[in-house]
Amino acid sequence: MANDIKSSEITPESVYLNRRNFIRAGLVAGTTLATSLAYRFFNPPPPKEINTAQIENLAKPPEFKTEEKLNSFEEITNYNNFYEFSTSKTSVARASEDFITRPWTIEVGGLAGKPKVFDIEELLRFEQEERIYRFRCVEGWSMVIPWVGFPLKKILDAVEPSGKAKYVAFETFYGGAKSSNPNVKLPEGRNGMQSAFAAGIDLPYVEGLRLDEALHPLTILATGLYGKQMPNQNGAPIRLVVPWKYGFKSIKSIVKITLTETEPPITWKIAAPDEYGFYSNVNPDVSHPRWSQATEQRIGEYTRRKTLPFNGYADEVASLYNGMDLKKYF
Ligand SMILES: Nc1nc2c(c(=O)[nH]1)N[C@H]1C(S)=C(S)[C@@H](COP(=O)(O)O)O[C@H]1N2
Ligand SMILES: [Mo]
Repeated sequence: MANDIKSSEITPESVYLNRRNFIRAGLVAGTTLATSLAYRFFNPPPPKEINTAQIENLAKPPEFKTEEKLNSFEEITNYNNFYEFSTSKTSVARASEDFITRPWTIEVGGLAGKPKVFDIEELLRFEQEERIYRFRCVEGWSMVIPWVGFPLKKILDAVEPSGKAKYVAFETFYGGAKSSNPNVKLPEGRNGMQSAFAAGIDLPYVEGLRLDEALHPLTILATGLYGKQMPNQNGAPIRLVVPWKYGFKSIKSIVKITLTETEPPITWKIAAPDEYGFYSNVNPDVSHPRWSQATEQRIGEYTRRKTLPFNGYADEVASLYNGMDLKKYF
């Protein structure tokens, strides 16, 4: 029998698999909606391969790097918080696939002598450096991520903050250009993001730092990771990274930076002021009202590890908070 089969009839594996999927899809189509939803849940479409360009001028050797084992590119790009796209960490990659990040500008102003609109292409021409940082989410998980970027100080210095400026406010993209400044150029519409109602938080997402925190050498604007331009799900084309604070301070896909005199509103404090504070420095001694912050789950490890004060960056940043009661200013 087998010898009688002509080679042209032998089904290559790829065709076989497609045919099986086709049959399976047909079966699903014939059943109830609930079954088809269950099918999609257990067989989610695989995320597309991420094909971002190499960062070109990755010149400087890393000034700050931990020697801990890096999380993989796969882990970093498939377990994300980015509520504008999905509240499910494993769904953000696919939900943000079609996010358009050109043209893109960051409008930097407020209490500044020389306010300026920076184009992303100009920011990508800045000298970029690698920063291997621990990253600790307030939910109790952590990773080690090789970011690429440059100190935030570089663009703050360029706009010349006035003596009155005490804080820096940040805003994420949420629907086209809203500025009267003709140099602001952004993609149209909501660009794949969901409604604030679906996200469950006020949008646009906003964050803030004290000016001295913003000028600290550990604080960077990240343009990529693993030597590649920033994947959409991690906050393309440019996001903040503040490694000694809980992850929600590291706001993604930034379009606006404003120097202010008073403490700016921040998304998670607006949502739940008893649970999330403006400072949000990583602190094993101050529990979240609903869970302890003493330990964390490093993604890829099997046992929890101890959380370090200021996420292990106390030598660099603890002095910023001298004389402050960190239980009060949480
Ligand atoms: N605009 C925006 N920025 C955001 C978030 C968000 O939902 N929207 N989530 C924050 C939270 S809670 C975390 S932990 C980090 C996650 O960054 P990552 O997905 O690159 O690990 O992004 C932060 N920045
Ligand atoms: Mo987070």
